[in-house]
Amino acid sequence: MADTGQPVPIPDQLVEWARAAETVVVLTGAGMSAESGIATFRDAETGLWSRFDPQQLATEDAFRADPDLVFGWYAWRYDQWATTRPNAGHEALARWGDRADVRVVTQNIDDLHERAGSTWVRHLHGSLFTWRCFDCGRPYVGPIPQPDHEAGRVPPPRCGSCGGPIRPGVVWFGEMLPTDALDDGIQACQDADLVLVVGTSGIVYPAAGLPEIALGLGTPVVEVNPDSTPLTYRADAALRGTAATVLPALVDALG
Ligand code: BV8
Ligand code: ZN
Repeated sequence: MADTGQPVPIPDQLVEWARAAETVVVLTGAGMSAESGIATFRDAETGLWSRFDPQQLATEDAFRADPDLVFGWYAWRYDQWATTRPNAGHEALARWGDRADVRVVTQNIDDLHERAGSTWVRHLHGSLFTWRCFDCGRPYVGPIPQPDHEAGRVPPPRCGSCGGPIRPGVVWFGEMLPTDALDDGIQACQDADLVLVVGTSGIVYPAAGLPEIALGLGTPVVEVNPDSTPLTYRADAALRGTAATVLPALVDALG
């Protein structure tokens, strides 16, 4: 998204809500990391992955059927993520966390919120920085082999104790979410004085159900997204802009 450099107008009502909020919950999706160079699920992936649908790849069945393909996808994403940096949106949320209880509940498997300095972060869909044995579940801490060409097949490393293939510590479709992360995310939405929903198409459940908790309690819910989503018409405000332009403008407006 080209940075127009124009100041982004932040509605006065949102500035009031944000100034008064002691507990702020920020629900983030792939759009939060887009301006760090990580493609979102909805944008066509670059290279080989453009012909695959993530919903077909991010499953146990896909891994069983073709472990080299699925592992190669995650090894490529791991390699891509290692060279990315937090963007101004991640940094704005970390700054806001210096003056309020800002709780980040993300669907993303990168660690850009943590690297920007956010200290309260929960990963609803796991992360790319934990790997384990697909068969016995033993944590794997060895090297992650890289595709020898852009996004190709990579045979997964083998488990040291049972010889099973290593898988990423992410939540695949059809898998349960980590209960502590989900419970903390639900509790945060119940405690929140303000909820921001940033960079998510709001399609995948139960993550997409979290804003409903705040809406049900009458807590202000504000969407930050250049496009509209199923949440847009339900939210109390929808800011049509990107994470790296809107969030810094909002935090600057807090004074
Ligand atoms: C579960 C980790 C209980 C892996 C992900 C049938 C059988 C089984 C389950 C289901 C079923 N039917 C429905 C379900 C439930 C299913 C689901 O919701 N399916 C959907 C497709 C309908 N959910 C599950 O399976 C979950 N588990 O329910 O367990 C269970 C168990 C057994 C049986 C039944 C139920 C687990 C879901 C987790 C899947 N793992 N990720 C990996 O990353 O590879 S999901 C993955 O996709 C992401 O984590 C995220 O959640 C989702 C992508 O969504 P977004 O993050 O929103 O990204 P997207 O690209 O879509 O949108 C980007 C947005 O950003 C856009 O709006 C765009 O406009 C905006 N944007 C772009 N640029 C910017 C921007 N915004 C701001 N700034 C910018 N610069
Ligand atoms: Zn094992």
